[in-house]
This record gives sequence, C-alpha cells and structure tokens, in this order.
Amino acid sequence: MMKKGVFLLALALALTFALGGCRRSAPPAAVEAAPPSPQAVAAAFQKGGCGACHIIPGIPTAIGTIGPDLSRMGEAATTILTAKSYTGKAKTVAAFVRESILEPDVFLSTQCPGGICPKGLMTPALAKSLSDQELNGIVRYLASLPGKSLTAPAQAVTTTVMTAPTLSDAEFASIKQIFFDRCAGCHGTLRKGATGPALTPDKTQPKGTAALAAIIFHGTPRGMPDWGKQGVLTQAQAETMARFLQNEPPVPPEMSLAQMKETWKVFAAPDKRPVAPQHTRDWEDFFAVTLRDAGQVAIIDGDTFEVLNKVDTGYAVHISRMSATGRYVYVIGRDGRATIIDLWLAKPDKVAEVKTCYDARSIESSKYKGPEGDFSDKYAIIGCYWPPHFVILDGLTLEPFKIVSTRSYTYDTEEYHPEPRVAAIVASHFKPEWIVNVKETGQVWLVNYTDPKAPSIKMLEAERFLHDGGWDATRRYFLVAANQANKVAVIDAQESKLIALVETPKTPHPGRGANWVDPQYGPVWSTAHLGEGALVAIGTDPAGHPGQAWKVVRTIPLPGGGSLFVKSHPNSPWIWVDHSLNSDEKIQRTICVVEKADPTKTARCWEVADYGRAVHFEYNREGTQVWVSVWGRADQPGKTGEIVIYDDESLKEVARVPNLVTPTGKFNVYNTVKDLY
Ligand code: DHE
Repeated sequence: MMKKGVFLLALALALTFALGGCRRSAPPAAVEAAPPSPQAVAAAFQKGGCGACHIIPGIPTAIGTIGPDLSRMGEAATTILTAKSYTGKAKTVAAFVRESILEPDVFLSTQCPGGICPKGLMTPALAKSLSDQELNGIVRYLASLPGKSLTAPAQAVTTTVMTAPTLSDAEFASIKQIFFDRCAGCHGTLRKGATGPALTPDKTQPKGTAALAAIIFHGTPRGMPDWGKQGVLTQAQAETMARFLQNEPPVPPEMSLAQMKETWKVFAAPDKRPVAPQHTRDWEDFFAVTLRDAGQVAIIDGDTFEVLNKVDTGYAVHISRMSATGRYVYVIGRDGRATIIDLWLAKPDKVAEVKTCYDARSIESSKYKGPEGDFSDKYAIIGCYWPPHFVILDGLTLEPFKIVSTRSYTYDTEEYHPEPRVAAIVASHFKPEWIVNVKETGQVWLVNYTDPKAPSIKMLEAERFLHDGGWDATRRYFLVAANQANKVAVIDAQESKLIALVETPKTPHPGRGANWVDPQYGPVWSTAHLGEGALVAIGTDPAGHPGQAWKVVRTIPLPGGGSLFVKSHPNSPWIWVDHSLNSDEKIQRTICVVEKADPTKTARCWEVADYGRAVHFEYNREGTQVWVSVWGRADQPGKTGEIVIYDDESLKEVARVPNLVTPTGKFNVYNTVKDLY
C-alpha cells in the first residue's frame, strides 16, 4: 500500500520554491473548479519531469522507478488519511496529494524500490517550472487514480515540447567528452542503448531537462550511477548533460589503417629485445594492475609485492591479457590505445603501442599451438566500441594489418545496427580461433586466424547485449553474459555452436566467472549479478552430470546487488565475490566468500577498507593468496586506492600495496595465460 510523501519525486524534485521571496506551502486552497484539459495535464507532468521517477498511468513516458508508482495514488491516499501513522496535516485526498508534492518529507512513502523513500529524495528544483494551474491539474488527476484516464496525452507531450534545448559550443565540447568518459560505455556512442537504455532525442525530449538531470544526478535503482552524489558531476554539469542528451548524438569519425599506423610506435624492435629474462624474479607470478585514472598499468611482483614499474598506457585501461608464453602483457585503454609490455626486461616496460579505435574494451592474443601451427605470441586482436570493428595486429610489434567491421544485423529481427560494439574476446586453446562477442547484434563470431589477412568467420546467433564471460574448467565451453537479457549464452568452441541460453537473475556480470566443483551438482561455473544479490552456479558437465548441465543449479544469496566480479582458483576452497556498484557505501566495499564444500550460503563477508569500493579479485599463481582492489578517488589524497592481499586459507590479511591511483583490474601472468578462474 502506498503511504505518502516522497510521491512526486521528480515533479517535486520541485515544489518547495521561492517565488518573489515567498515559499509555496501546502496545502493552500482546494483544487480549483475548472479542470484543465487532458493535454494540459499531460504537458504539466512532462514539464515537471514526473515520469523520470514515477509510473503515471496515461503518461506514456512516465515509467520511472526511483520513486513510488503513482497508479493508485488517490486510493492509497484515502487509506493513509485514516491511518494512525499519518503525520501530515491534510484532510482530503487532494490536499494529501498536494502536500506530498510540496512537503514530501512530512510523511515518507514506503513504496520506493528499496522500501521507505529517503528524506530529501524529492528536491524543489523541478516545480519552479510549474504554474499554479499546472500543479492543480496534476493534483486533480493523481487524486482521481485509479479510475480516471487522460485522453490523447501522447499528442500533448509530443506537440508541446519536442524541441532540443541549446548548448554553447564550449558546453557541447566539454559535455561530449564527459559523455564519452562516463556514459558511452553503457548507452552507446550513438546512444542506441545496451547496458543502459537508449538516449536518442525521441526518448529524451519527452522527459525534459529537469527530469533527465535528476536521473543523472541521483541515479536509479536499476543501475544508473548517482553521478552527482558521487561528486563526479555537479548539478550544473548534470543539467548540461540533460540538454546534450536531447540533441542528436554527434557521430564520431571512422578510423582507417593509415590513421592507426600514424599512431604506431615500436620502442624496442623484436630483435633488440632480450632472449632470456634480464632478472631472476618469477615473472610468471607478476601481476599487471590497472591504475585507472592515472592512465597506467603497474607491474607488481607477486612474491615480494614490489611495484616494479608504472607504465604509461592508454586512458582508463580496461583489461590486460597475456601472450601465450606469458612474456608479453597486452593492455587496452578505454581510448583505444593498446600497449605491449615486455616482462623480460630488467625493468618491465612497454615495447610498442598503437591506437586502433577511439573507444575500446577488449584485447587478446593468439594462444593456439598444435597441428595447425604454432601461433604463440604471433597475433593480437583488439575489440573496439567505436568505430565498431576489430583489428588484427602483429603480436610482437602491434602493427595493425586487418580491420573487420562489426556493423551488421541484429541476430533476431535482422535489423541493421550502426554500432555493434565488440565486447569480450577470448582465445581458444584448441583451435586457431578467437571468440568475438558482438554486443548489440547478439552474435558470437568465431574468427579463425590461420590466414589473418583473410580470416574466416562463423557467426553464431546468441542473445543481445553480450558483455563479459569466460571458459568452463575444460576450456571447451565459453559462457558469456547477455546482461540486459538476464541470460548466459553457452558456446561449444569444439563444435562451433551455441548450445544453451541459461536464464539467470537480473543482469549477470561474471567478469570471467569462477569454476569449481559443487559437492552435489559436480563441475559448475558461477556468476554474480548487478541487479540482484545472488551468486549462481551453472552446471558445466554435460557428460558427467547431464541433468544439471546448462541450468542454474544453485543460487546463493548475497548482501546486495551491484556485483561486478567473482573469482576462484582450482587450489582454493572459496569463491570470492564483490559488490562494487551497490548503492550502499558499506556494501560497495564489502566482499564475501562462499565455501565450495558448503555452498548454501556466504561463509563470511567483510569490509576491505573504510573508503572506496572493493573491486575485482586475482589469485597468485599457486592459488594461495587473493588480491582485492580498493578503488578510491584520484582527487582524494590518502584515499586514492590500494590493493589488499589475503591468505586464501585463513582469509587473514597478508599485506597492502598502498598509495595506488584507482586500482581496478589485476591480472596474474600464469593464471591469465592458462585461463584459471
Ligand atoms: Fe568493464 C571486463 C565493458 C565498466 C573493469 N568490461 C570488461 C569486458 C567488457 C567490459 C566488454 C570484457 C573484456 C574481455 O574479457 O575481453 N565495462 C565495460 C563497459 O561497457 C562498462 C559497463 C562501462 C564502461 O564505460 O566501460 C564497464 N569495467 C567497468 C568499470 O566501471 C570497471 C569496474 C572499471 C573501469 O575500468 O572503468 C570495469 N571490466 C573491468 C575489468 C574487466 C572488465 C577489471 C576484466 C575482468 C577480468 O577478470 O577479466
């Protein structure tokens, strides 16, 4: 049942406003007699931005879930007014609705997605745009629900405000960059939607500037970060972004091979590199650690925890992958700059770099060695978000030589998509093949690199919005999250076909997942989820456990959603899981372990630090220690971040690698070569 209060979050992100020095207070007069037209009411809702946070029947764009669903507001108000718990002053339903808009904190609704709506969730910003008449129209309509319906509201919405607000050239340039840095990953450069919803003008203009700014600033329970509350965007920047989003997205340029080659630099040619390691360290136990906001990768010795070098790389490095021998680390920046680091140098350092896209997330090496040839360290592949293509490069020098566009047709409706981005790429151990996941079209491409200038590609139909994934323990099956579809697609790399689509809880996000043997169900692969506090185990042994294969056989509850990564190791008794994107600050820095021997519950959960977010795990080569990143803020000295290292048997802290700038992903050489997770 709806209580009251923070009802019209977006609208009343509004109604405590100063007007000529006066504050409009509730309840003023009864609702005026002459009802405004349905079109005027629909336009008022739109103008107030109410739909960004609420579901309102009859308003097609009002599908927000930050605040309560208002579909039965009048009915709920009747009940609340007679309840002892009601703390407001209203005596009538209309006065109650008005009060909940103008003084939302007088009585807090219990109907926000997380339960009771927090105080201050509604702010006065939006109501400034509404006249008394518009407010009265809104009150009258909400008080009548359920029952009354607005007629032809869509026309009202579309005819009144479908014009894009303007931005100055300077505003446009700076907000375009912020969009690229913070938003394009989820919404797409052309804003056609993927992990986040589409943000094309037909979708954004009906919401309006105030409502969009509120979402950008406050986030949503469905995963949109609260950029304002995190201190990443100011209120003014959120408002500028809201205006930017109502304009057509600028189309970034393409990139030719000649342009890529202009950026290509070889710092040490292959014949000038050492023929044996120039140090006595166990380089197979080195870790490549992303220092996200520093634009660097730290090479850290897994035995001594010494930082051997901080190598300048592309901006906000996303992942590192190893060459088949493990000697080279391939690094990809969000800005599409790839770097190759030679671990045999006395001080590990970069030996080549190139930029093959403006926006990228994946890189991989050729790992096959067998009857069809030895491709160890021979080629690399980069998957780009923009331009939407992948590029094949020389594995020792990063010289790019083949570009393949991923622009094509969605797997299900066969509609052309201009921006199908390359998500995860993995290298098969048994075939000279890369498995390339094309996000927006939902296709998995099996790219054979025996003749990389003329690669053969088998296109499998899977599911839309493919994101990240990893191998099962045998490395025959590749499991990849189609995160917005709440599914995991399973590819049989030996038979080159899709064999299952497994239903999961909301928004699976495995990283590469975790392989372990369940005491009841045999070999399984695990993922956690962004949208739900749940760790699932999916059966991966069709020969030994056919009844469990490609089904969720176990769901283990976690303290909350927002999980990004899980990890395990064949020698470990645990599965580790983070909650980095949970909206609760304590849960953000809480990690949990589940015991393989008793996987019915989490065995232990604890906070890793008193600041930042705990994110991503990696084991040392032996599987005896686990590294966790504390992802701090680059602009907060002393709290920029660190790595915490735990003993995997006792779960006791072993060491900290302090003063790192925003460490995120960590990649152990041996485990990454062997795909151990
Ligand atoms: Fe990632 C993996 C995309 C946000 C850290 N991330 C991946 C992969 C993809 C991807 C496609 C798989 C690569 C592969 O295996 O080849 N990530 C995206 C996004 O599009 C998204 C949602 C938004 C964005 O704008 O980038 C996103 N990712 C993040 C983050 O915010 C993280 C935590 C920090 C950051 O870099 O900004 C982050 N992603 C990582 C890490 C991996 C990763 C550490 C590798 C996990 C592994 O163990 O292999």
